[in-house]
Amino acid sequence: MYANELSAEQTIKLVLAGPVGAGKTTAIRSIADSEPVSTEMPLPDGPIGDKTTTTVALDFATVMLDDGQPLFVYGLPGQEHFAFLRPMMLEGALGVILLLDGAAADIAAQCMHWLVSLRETDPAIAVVVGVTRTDVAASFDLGVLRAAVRACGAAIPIFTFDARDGAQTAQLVRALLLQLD
Ligand SMILES: Nc1nc2c(ncn2[C@@H]2O[C@H](COP(=O)(O)OP(=O)(O)O)[C@@H](O)[C@H]2O)c(=O)[nH]1
Ligand SMILES: [Mg+2]
Repeated sequence: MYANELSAEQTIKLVLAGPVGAGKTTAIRSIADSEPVSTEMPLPDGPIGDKTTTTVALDFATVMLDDGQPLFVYGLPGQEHFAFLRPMMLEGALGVILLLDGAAADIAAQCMHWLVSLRETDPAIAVVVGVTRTDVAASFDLGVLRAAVRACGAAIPIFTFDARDGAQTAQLVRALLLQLD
């Protein structure tokens, strides 16, 4: 399916946010109907593990959930020097999935930074947190992350998932759609 076959009224716009390496591009690819629009460039300082590229502007894909709900899904660029793009990309979005790398030592600080930044842009937007890479993160501590979310004064659900798995990613999207009701 192509974006121009969907009408704007019936299509929900969702955004994936989060730092570089959290899994935004991977998550979009795992649920996309067709080849996502993606602007990848080689990492400036060479590969980090199996990650050789990074998104310099945005990811975009159309997604059709099992129940027939069409979605436009955008991935925000993670780098802070592209922060100016975020308000533009959040325009008209109903919800955000904040992706965080479960293996990152400073995951709680990253979470608070992104929640504050999202709130500044759109105080009312629905948010769920999705934590990736917990399979390779011996140190991941859900309690610490919960405390960080609570410190932001937010009742935001937190899920762990594997962004490479389309079923798990779709489940997270459904969790966000439930927040909209
Ligand atoms: N082991 C593991 N790897 C993951 C998981 N989710 C994502 N990844 C990998 O983490 C990296 C994330 O990169 P990418 O999607 O480019 O992140 P982005 O910068 O947020 O777009 C990719 O190499 C994915 O294959 C997970 O749950 N477990
Ligand atoms: Mg990316």
